[in-house]
Amino acid sequence: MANVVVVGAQWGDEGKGKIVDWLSERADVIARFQGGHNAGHTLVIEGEVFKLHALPSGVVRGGKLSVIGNGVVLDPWHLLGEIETIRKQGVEITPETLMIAENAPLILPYHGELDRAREEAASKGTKIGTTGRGIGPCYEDKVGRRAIRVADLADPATLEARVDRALEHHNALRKGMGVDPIDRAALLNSINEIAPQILAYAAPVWKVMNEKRKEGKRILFEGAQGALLDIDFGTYPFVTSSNVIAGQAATGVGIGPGSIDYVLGIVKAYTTRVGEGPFPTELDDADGQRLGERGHEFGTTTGRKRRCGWFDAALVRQTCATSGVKGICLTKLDVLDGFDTLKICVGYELDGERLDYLPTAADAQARCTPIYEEVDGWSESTEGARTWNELPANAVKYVRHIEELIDCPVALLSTSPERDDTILVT
Ligand code: 2SA
Ligand code: MG
Repeated sequence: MANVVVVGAQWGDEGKGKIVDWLSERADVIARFQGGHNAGHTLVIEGEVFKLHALPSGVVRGGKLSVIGNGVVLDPWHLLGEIETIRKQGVEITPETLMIAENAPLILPYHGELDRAREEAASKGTKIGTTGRGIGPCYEDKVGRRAIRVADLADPATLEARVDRALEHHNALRKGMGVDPIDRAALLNSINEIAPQILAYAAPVWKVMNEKRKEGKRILFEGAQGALLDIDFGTYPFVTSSNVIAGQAATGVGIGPGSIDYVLGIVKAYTTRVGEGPFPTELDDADGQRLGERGHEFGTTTGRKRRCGWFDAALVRQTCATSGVKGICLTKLDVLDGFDTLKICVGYELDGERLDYLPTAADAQARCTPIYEEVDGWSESTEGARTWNELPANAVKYVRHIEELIDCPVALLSTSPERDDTILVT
């Protein structure tokens, strides 16, 4: 299999990090194509835990090229800090192994300040529950044509002009919010201080990617967050500010859509969500508590407790469609070990009618009640299983039933955070 896109098919935290790491062994290039350091990918390699936010998961494997594409928003200070942390864990990162797109927009301190100020001022109903990393405001500047991009760091006159354009907008906003204007000189100073370190990794990523493709190198596109957080197809406005779905992999690095051979959707055996917004199968009871505890459901980036609920097959069928998922990797099945019965949402009831997808309108979403199927659980442990035969019969049934309901085959089954605890389903 040549070029693979890995996307989260729920609300993120499906366990993409481990699978990307597993697949990266077979890849030559690993590219991030959207999002920023709001992502949190945890890798466990021989007992050592790596927590990555901005860096592609491929960096921890030697001899690969890791790419931060133009679709990503980049906080340069965060990135340099993360590089330092990972280096201290014994990983080598050089301009030969890490490339940053020259046309990637930069997250600057005022983006984070604005993100957090808005969230603080918001009330229930308008609060998004963002990671506070400045992701949304930076994407706003990108489409508003006032972003400062990596390439702008190379020329002082361009940088100053770009900063002035951005400050015009942001100072007006800040004035309205009663916040002091941005200190132009201090901002330019701090940008100039790190510019050479960032520029060392800057490259025309689109060109490199197309060359690699022609050479027959295998490219792994590493998605962050999940398809239900997609700016267009997610539970808007409770979404992140980028396109998360697989089509973005092409746009986010500058390669044609025909270069994508396979889309792998990562799907948790139940559902979690961090942040505000609709969640039809959310559990407020002991079962929800149990999923959270057994699944260690806390955000990698912010440490926030994740909301937990039953598997929603209707939603996953929908995200498999919008991303063109060809096969899924089902993760964290072991968290369901020991439940007598399990529930699976197969559709919704809205005003007396049955729907097989989540409607777009917020009021309709709020009025949807999940329609559940109940299936038998299993008492045996599935943790660490490495072959299909090691799974209890009811666990196999659960997996096969999910396949049917989401209309997509299960290609991989992950049974623990360790990379080798992965079953290739044939
Ligand atoms: P933002 O910061 O503007 O992208 O937030 C907007 C919404 O997107 C959600 N979001 C996430 N959901 C799950 N995981 C994410 N990454 C971290 C992780 C999260 C963490 O992998 O654990 O540590 O808290 C992520 N990033 C953004 C966010 O909750 C908002 O609903
Ligand atoms: Mg995560």
